Amino acid sequence: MSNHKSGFVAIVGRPNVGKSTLINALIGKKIAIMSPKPQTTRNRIMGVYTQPDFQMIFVDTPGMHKGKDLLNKTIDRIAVSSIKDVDMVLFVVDDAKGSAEDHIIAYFKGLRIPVFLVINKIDLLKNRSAIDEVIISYLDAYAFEGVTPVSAKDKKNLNHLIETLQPYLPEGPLFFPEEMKSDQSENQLMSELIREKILFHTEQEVPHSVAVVIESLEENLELNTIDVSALIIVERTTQKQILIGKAGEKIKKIGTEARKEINQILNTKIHLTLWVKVKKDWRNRPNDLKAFGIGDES
Ligand SMILES: Nc1nc2c(ncn2[C@@H]2O[C@H](COP(=O)(O)OP(=O)(O)OP(=O)(O)O)[C@@H](O)[C@H]2O)c(=O)[nH]1
Ligand SMILES: [Mg+2]
Repeated sequence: MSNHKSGFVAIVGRPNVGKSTLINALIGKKIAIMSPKPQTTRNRIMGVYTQPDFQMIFVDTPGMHKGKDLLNKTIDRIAVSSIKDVDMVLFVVDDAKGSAEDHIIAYFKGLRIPVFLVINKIDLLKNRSAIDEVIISYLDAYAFEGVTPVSAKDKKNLNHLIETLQPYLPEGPLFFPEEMKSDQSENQLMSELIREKILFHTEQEVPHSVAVVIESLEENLELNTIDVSALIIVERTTQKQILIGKAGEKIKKIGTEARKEINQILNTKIHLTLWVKVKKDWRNRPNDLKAFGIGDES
């Protein structure tokens, strides 16, 4: 295929600015979990956008911040390393520049690839001049290749964003089969969707202390379902109690919501069983992080 273009586009920014919402909106499918809580995304997730003459591979990354424990250091490193092997970067913001952005912008210095500023959540801004104010606050910070205001939630201006990026794609092959939307396995997506429901139903430290792994998948020929068993790991007994809730109410709710969404997204019929286990200080143990699927290749 001559003149076919393809390339990788990293989506980076502070936690909670809407990077995962943006990748899902661009791809047109939920491939990355989203939540109002910061530090939702923990791994690099690729979303594939294929058109007849080009393929853009968006790379969702964890929000960049300076966390103290090994989990946070690891996810920050994942985000930082993701801008090294891509063709361009989208720097997503949702507000006027603050000091939290400085250490992220510092990573752009020395990059030889274009960095685009994406102002997300414009549905929350009153008018054009409010958008301009946000844009202006960033202009001195870096020589951005372009600026695009969008609303990932309302899918506003996303075509314009794609059109802005398209000329910067190098010639290249189809890296993923046309029908493929993400590099995530079904198991990864299932455990992430379970974690998403936990993020919605817990507060404070609990959401950050949780990891989810799929333990087993078994086809149930009699009922024509797939029996999925998932393990939720927390750090303390009190967190386990919170997660289970009075008479098991909370865990039941989480399970029901996760099952419904998994069935809808994967077009399957699963039966989901959740187990909760305490593993003290797992966020600081390299082997646990690895076992729970958090990490990068570097
Ligand atoms: N109003 C509005 N809210 C948005 C928009 N995009 C995302 N959000 C909300 O912002 C919150 C964070 O969204 P995420 O997509 O999880 O943010 P993220 O940048 O991936 O966060 P981390 O993974 O923690 O770094 C969620 O509550 C989203 O619903 C938008 O365009 N408009
Ligand atoms: Mg995210």
